[in-house]
Amino acid sequence: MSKILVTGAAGFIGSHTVDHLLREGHTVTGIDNFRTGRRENLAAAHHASTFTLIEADVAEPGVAENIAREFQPDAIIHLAALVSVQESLSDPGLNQRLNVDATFLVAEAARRQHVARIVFASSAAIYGDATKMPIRESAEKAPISPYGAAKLASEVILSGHGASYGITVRCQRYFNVFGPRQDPASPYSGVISIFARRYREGKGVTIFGDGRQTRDFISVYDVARANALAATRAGVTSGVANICTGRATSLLEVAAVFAREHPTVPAPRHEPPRPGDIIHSLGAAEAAAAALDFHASVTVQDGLLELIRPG
Ligand code: UD2
Repeated sequence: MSKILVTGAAGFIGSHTVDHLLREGHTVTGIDNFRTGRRENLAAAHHASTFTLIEADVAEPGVAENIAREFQPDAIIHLAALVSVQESLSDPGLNQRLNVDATFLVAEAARRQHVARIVFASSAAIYGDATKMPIRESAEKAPISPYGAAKLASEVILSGHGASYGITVRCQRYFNVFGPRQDPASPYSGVISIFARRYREGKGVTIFGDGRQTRDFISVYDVARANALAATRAGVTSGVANICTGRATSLLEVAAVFAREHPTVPAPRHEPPRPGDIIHSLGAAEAAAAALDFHASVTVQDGLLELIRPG
């Protein structure tokens, strides 16, 4: 069993990652400053005697290193971030601090405290408007937001530390993650979180465009498992991998599942496509399979049904 430090532990992906690690019997210290993380996300984790939560900001110099010195983790899973692409556009300085500077502090904490592994929450946003599907890890990196640029910069910083100081670095390029605890607060939140809330409230949803646009939607349960594999699997070496399913699902298919489960809710309204919207995004899943033996196992259909009928 391993000791794992998780930054952003109270977030959407962080809290599921913590839950998964604890279920597997690992000892976990979580850090969160609750800027966007939520205390209720850790309700289950708090029942475990092997879980410790520290309320702190990893973007503050010294914080990650002090906690790593105290806890001596085998791996750090660095998920703390500014997670909204829109917020990165309106406040690129904050994006720099939370999504680039904090990564350097985590890399330094690992170097100085001899942490063997770092797992990093990267994003398909580093590819920008890729046109050739499926997107392989070798595709051109052309981020089109400060968020995407910061994730790419972080990958570079971590790879440099990995190669220079013998730290195993796994960069996990998440595609469109969905599942319980995803915040539907803004119109730019993940579409499935928005649809889930609107249907639950009996309100119709808006589809931008004809609904034939596709995404590689991956369940947060699979993402949590991929993070645990990257942090704990024996023999893993440094590298980057898409964390995706390799399957494309259209918005019409997503809306159809909700509509079937909520027959009295009005049919979706269509509005013109959002400016800058991409039509298709699909990842190639082979690298994560080869490096981590990771294969997404939750279908979109099952993931949506679990979201709609919890328990
Ligand atoms: C991601 C980012 C977004 C932007 C975009 C760039 C997230 C959650 N969003 O968007 O901020 O950087 O990449 O390509 O990471 N949609 C609807 N109705 C709604 C909400 C969304 O039809 O109420 C559509 C939306 O126009 C898009 C699809 O659903 O075609 C998926 O939207 P998304 O924001 O969940 O994800 P994505 O990959 O477009």
